[in-house]
Amino acid sequence: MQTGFFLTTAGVRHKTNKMNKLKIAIQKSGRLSESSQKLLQECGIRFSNGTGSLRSAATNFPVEVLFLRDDDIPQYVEQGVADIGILGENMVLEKNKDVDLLERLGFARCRLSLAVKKEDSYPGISFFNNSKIATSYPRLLSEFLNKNGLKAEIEEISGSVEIAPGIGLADAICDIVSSGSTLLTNGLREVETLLTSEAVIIGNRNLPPSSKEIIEKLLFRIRSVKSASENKYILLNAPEKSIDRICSILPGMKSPTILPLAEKGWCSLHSVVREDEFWERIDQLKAAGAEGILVIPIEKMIR
Ligand code: PRT
Ligand code: ZN
Repeated sequence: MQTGFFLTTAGVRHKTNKMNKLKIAIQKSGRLSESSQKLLQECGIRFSNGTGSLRSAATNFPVEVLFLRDDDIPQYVEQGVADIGILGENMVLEKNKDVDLLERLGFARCRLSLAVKKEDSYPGISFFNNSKIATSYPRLLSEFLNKNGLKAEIEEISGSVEIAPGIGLADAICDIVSSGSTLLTNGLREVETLLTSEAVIIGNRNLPPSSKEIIEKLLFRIRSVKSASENKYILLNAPEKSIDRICSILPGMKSPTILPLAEKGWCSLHSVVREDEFWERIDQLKAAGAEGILVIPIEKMIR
C-alpha cells in the first residue's frame, strides 16, 4: 500500500495512503461509548468493539475507529490525529479547540449547572460572589462568572464533584446534570443552568476532499438513522368521509397512502408520524374516526 504525506492550506500534515480511511474517534468507555458504537453499527459499519484495543478498522466502510477518552477527542480532531469525533457538546465547548461542529446526534442529553447546598438560601447569582466552586469545567464556569461580573474561586477537580460541598472543599459545584438524582443524593440543589448539551460530531477543519466525501456518506446514513428513530410508521382504518380530516392530521413524508378496504365505505391509510407529536396525533386521529391504529418503528428513513 502506498503511503505519503500532504500539506493542507493550513499547513496541517496529513498522512495519506491509497485506501484513504476516515479516522473516527469515539469514547473508549463511559456514557457515550455504547451509543456511539451503536450509531455506527446502525449505519451499517462493521468493526470489532475495541475491548482491549485502541483502534479498529471497519471491514465494510473506509473508516477506522479510535477508542479514546472523551477529554482528548477535541485536541486529536484539531490536530488531525482523528478526522472526526463523537462526544458531548459540553466537552467540545470546554476544550474550545479549532474544530467544526458537523452534526447534533440527539443522545446523551444533559446540562451543565450550578448547584448549592439544599439548606443554603439562594438569593440569585450574587450567591457565587466570593464563593468557592468545584468543577471539571473551569473554562465554561469562568466564562459564566465573567459574563455576570462575579468573582469566585474555581476549584478544579476531575471527578466526584458532587461530594465537594459536603466535605467542605467548596460552597457550590458546577457539573453535568441529567436526571438530577446525583444532586439530590448529595444534598444539593440545582440553581443555574450554564448550557444544555447532547452528543455531537466534530470534524477537523482541514480535511482533504476524499475524507469529506466519506464524511458526507456517513452523515447521510446518520441522518437516515436519526430520522427513523424520530418517526413512526402508522397504519389505520377510517371511514372514507373522514379521510380529508385524517390527512390533514398526518402530513407524512409526502402524502398518506390510501387503500380501499373490503368493507364498503372504509379505507386503510399508511403514513409517518413524528415521535414527539405521537400521542397528540393519536388523540386527534381517534377523534376524527380512525380505528385499528398500528404504530411500527422505522429502521431507516431515506428522504
Ligand atoms: O473516561 P472518560 O474521560 O472518557 O469519560 P468521563 O468519565 O469524563 O465522561 P462520562 O462517560 O461520565 O460522560 C461522557 C459524556 O456524557 C459527558 O461529557 C456528557 O456529554 C454526557 N452525559 C450525559 C453525562 C451525563 N449525562 C451525566 N449524567 N456525563 C456525566 N454525567 C454524570 C454527572 O457528572 C454526574 O456525576 O452523571 C451524574 C449526574 O447524573 P444524574 O442523572 O444523577 O443527574
Ligand atoms: Zn472525560
